[in-house]
Amino acid sequence: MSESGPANPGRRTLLSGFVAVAASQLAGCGGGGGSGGTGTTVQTPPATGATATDLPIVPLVQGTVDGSGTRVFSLQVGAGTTTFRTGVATRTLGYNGALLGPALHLRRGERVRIDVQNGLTESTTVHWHGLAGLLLIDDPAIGSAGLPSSWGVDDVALVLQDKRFDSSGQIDYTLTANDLQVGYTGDVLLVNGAVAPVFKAPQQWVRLRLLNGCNSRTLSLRLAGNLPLSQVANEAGLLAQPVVRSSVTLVPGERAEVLVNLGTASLGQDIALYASYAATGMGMGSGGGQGEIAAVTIRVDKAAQAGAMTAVPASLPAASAITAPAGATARTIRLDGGMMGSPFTLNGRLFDIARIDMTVPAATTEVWTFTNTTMMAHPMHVHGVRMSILTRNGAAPRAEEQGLRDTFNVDSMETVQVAVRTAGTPSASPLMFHCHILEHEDAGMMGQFITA
Ligand SMILES: [Cu+2]
Repeated sequence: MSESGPANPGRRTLLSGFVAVAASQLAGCGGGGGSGGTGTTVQTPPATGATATDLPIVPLVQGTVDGSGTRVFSLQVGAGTTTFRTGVATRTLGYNGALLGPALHLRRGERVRIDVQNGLTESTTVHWHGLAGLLLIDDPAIGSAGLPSSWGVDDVALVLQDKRFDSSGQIDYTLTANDLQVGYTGDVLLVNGAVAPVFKAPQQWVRLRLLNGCNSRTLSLRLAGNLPLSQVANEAGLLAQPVVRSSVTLVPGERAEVLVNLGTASLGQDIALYASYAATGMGMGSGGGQGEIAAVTIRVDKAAQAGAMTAVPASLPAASAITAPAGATARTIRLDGGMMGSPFTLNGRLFDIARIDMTVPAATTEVWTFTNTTMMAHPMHVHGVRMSILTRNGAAPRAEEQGLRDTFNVDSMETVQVAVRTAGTPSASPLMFHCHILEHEDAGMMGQFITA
C-alpha cells in the first residue's frame, strides 16, 4: 500500500501520530485470561529489580527525496518482542521495529509517499492519526522561531500510553464491559515504550513534545516543584504566544509542546515529570481510580549546548486561527447514546461505512457545534480540515486552546463551537470525525463526510 499527497498544506502541525488499525494487536495479541477489571490504578514500575532505563528516543527519519521531488518513507509493520521488565519478553508490534514507530519528518507543502509493507500474518491498515508513530511537519517559520531543536538532546518526543499486563507479562487487551463503556485503562504507564525511564538532559531550556497515546485516559502532566511549563504549541501548530502553565492536561490523541528551563537546575539533579490521571469514566468511582506517578525522570547530566536557547520567545510565528465568516453554514454534531450500556453515537447514529453523513463544500469555512449530552467527556477529532475553537460553553477558549486544533475535549454536557475550514479541492474520499477514545471509535462513535 502506498499513500501520497501534500503534507497537510497550510498546516503547521508539529506533532501528529499514526497507528495501525490493529491497535488492539499493538496493545497485545490475545492475552487470554483477562486480568483486567474495573478500578485499575496506575502503578510503576510493574515489577522489581531493574535499574531505571534510559528514555528511548523516537527515531527521527527524513526519508529520501526522489527525482520528482517527492519525499519517500518506508514503514515495515512487524511483530517482535519488547522487554518491559527484566527477563520477560512481551510480544509487541511496531513500525520499523518491535514497538511504536519512527517520527517522520515532513516539510510543509511537499509531496510525500509512504510505502507500507505488512510483515504481519494478517491484514492491517495505517490509520493516519492516533497512538503509535509521529509525524513532524516543519516549515521555515518554525525553524526560525529559535526553539530547541536538537532531536533527542534538547528536543524530545514523549509518547505516553497506559497498558495492562497479564500474569505472564503480556499486554492484555481483554476488554471488560466497563472498558467497552468508558474505555480501556492500563495499570502501567509507558513513556516511549519504557516504564518510568530517565531522560538525560542538558542544563538549559529543553522542548518536550507530548502525546497522550492512551486509549481512553486523560493525563495531566506537571513537573516536580511545579516548575513552569511554557506551552508553545498544541497538536496542530504553534501558539501565537507561549502560555505559562503549572500543568498540561491532554485527552487521548491530543498533543502539546512545552519548554522547560533546566538552566537553573544543578548538574545531577533529577526532576520528575508527573502524570496525574483520573478515570475518564462516568464518575462516581467507576472505572479507573486516580492518582499521580512519575512518568519520566529528567536528569540534568551535562552542560548546556553551545547556542542553546536562553529565553522563551515572547511571540511565535503561529499560523492564523480559522475564523468563520458571517452567515457561515452551521452544523450540529450531538454526542449521545451510552445509556444502559449501549454504545455512544453521533447524532443518534453508529458509524456506517456505506453512509456519508455530511457533504461539505470544499474551500469553505463552516461552524460545527459539538454538544455532549452524555455523562462522560469525549475527545473529538476531525480528519482533513483545519479547525479552531470559537467558543466553549459560550465563552472564549482558554489561551492554550487557541490556534489550530485537530483534537479537543468536549466535556460532559459541554458545547464546543469550532470553525472548520475544508481543503481547497473537492474529494470523494470520505473523511472521518470521531471520538478519540479508541473503544468508543471502534464501537461506532464516528461519522464520515466528503467535500464537494
Ligand atoms: Cu467517546
